[in-house]
Amino acid sequence: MGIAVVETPTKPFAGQKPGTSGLRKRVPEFQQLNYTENFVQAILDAGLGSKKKGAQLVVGGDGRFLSMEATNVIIKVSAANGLSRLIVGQNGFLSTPALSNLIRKGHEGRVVDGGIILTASHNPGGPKGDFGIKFNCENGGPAPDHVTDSIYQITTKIDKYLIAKDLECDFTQVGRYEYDIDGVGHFTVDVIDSVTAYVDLMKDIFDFPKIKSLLAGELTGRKFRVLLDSMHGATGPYISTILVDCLGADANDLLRTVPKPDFGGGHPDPNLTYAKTLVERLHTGEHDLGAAFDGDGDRNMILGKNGFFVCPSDSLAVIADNIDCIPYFRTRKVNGFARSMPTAGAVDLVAKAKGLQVYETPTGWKYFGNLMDAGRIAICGEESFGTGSDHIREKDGVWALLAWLQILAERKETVEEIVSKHWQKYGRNVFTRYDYENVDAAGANLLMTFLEAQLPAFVGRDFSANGVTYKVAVADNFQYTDPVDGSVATKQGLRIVFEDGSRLVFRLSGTGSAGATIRLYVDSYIPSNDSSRLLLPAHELLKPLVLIALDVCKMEQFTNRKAPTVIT
Ligand code: VG1
Ligand code: CO
Repeated sequence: MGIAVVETPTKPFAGQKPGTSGLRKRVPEFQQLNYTENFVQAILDAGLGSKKKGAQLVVGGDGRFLSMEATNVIIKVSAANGLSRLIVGQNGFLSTPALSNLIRKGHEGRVVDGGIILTASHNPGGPKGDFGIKFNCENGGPAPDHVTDSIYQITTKIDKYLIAKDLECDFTQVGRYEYDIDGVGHFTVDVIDSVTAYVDLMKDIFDFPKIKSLLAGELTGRKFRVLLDSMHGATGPYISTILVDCLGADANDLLRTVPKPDFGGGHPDPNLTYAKTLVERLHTGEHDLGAAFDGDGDRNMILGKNGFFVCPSDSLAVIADNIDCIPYFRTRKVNGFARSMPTAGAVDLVAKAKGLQVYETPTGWKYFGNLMDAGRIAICGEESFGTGSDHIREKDGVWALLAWLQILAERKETVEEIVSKHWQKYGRNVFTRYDYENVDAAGANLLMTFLEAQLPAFVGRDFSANGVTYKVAVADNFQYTDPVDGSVATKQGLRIVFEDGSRLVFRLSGTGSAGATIRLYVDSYIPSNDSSRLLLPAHELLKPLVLIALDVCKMEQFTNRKAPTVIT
């Protein structure tokens, strides 16, 4: 006798609509009876379609509160739906980049059909924090819009789900677990070590012995010290294994490496506000490089000695410019780079100099997938501390750190020297982002509607602040046509582009779980021969543009906020 499949009646829940990167809601919302089951059933039906029977998926997440319960639900619902196998990270734990790699690698010679990631990424966790579920496709990347749209459609009509209620799987222990499901067939859960495959991948991409020599001081005659903050998120075990065991770094220079269900009460977002302690510690000058990572391990912030901040738009451009330092790319043809629209255009200048293509996509990693699959881009990134390459189909925080270390090992210069030389060569794309988190949703929507209505009238108009005047060249709502499959994404952010190339961009976040978050992005180009301004602080250089931006959108009026929550 096998395990029975129970067909359970259910009702749709409103709002199970995946955003920029999966479905993210407060934990209590996920804890409602049938809420997770409904969404998992919809993922299996829409995400796998006719491939569902016999399919294999990878399952894991950043270990946040509710991960264990959700992993259990996924196992039971998958078994009942006729999947043949789940590959589950031990304790339901896998960083987002590690999971993407496991999908792409295949499992015991068989294709893996996708994965389910349990994370709300940079959003806080714990019983009152956020939880999230995301579906990735066979290429290892986040599901494209047409898939998430059909997942959502199913959640609006669902009236039953299938579950093997009595199936028990102890996924805290590595091993193979096999079951017979009544009327369905054989079902296997392979619980795997969460770290090994990812570490092997990094060893293939980078020259570990060379990075090890850099850290040990064999390349420059002086030890190179890193200070790394995993923010109690998913990178801890990966960073400890790679940096300490493989590369010989001092374990005391690794902070908050133990993943915690509530991230130790912190906000696992690696930016200047939430990783402030790291920035402060770097100011003592004892370390040569600092890095922080987000909850699920796909974001990174890079800092140099004394807290020198590397703007993510610059980090992307520097890695692209030094692509030949990374062994992985030496044996591959590189055709181009990509960045999300709000990301400053530093990488465009590198592409131009190298005679390569560059693509401008909407916000969200899913839009890079087709370009990578088609071999059009090798490296891509977002201003939101996301950098990655075609080694997987997610952004990758640990990869970005290793890319920097490899470049530092080759060039034997400081982080600050590398970035300043980059500006001297290409000019500087100065960038800042203001986030107004958790504002009243009605006010935020009004702000966007009010601003969009005025855009046509802005074209050709002058705007001034602090004695500087900018003339508007283009004002629109960004739209993207995927050059590979022709799909169109509309309403991807309001842009005001001035004649000198400076830009203001306004977007509503698609990763929040309550209220609304308004993002304001500002960037401007300083040519390399403008030496009096090239090295000035970003906030000084962008002050007039920020004042213009806050004025045109009537930020304070619509949000009641005098200041943003986070400034990057
Ligand atoms: C934010 C960032 C976006 C990123 C997304 C997911 O989206 O702006 O660049 O891809 O988070 O990152 P939004 O819609 O809130 O602006 V993560 O680290 O949550 O997977
Ligand atoms: Co993330």
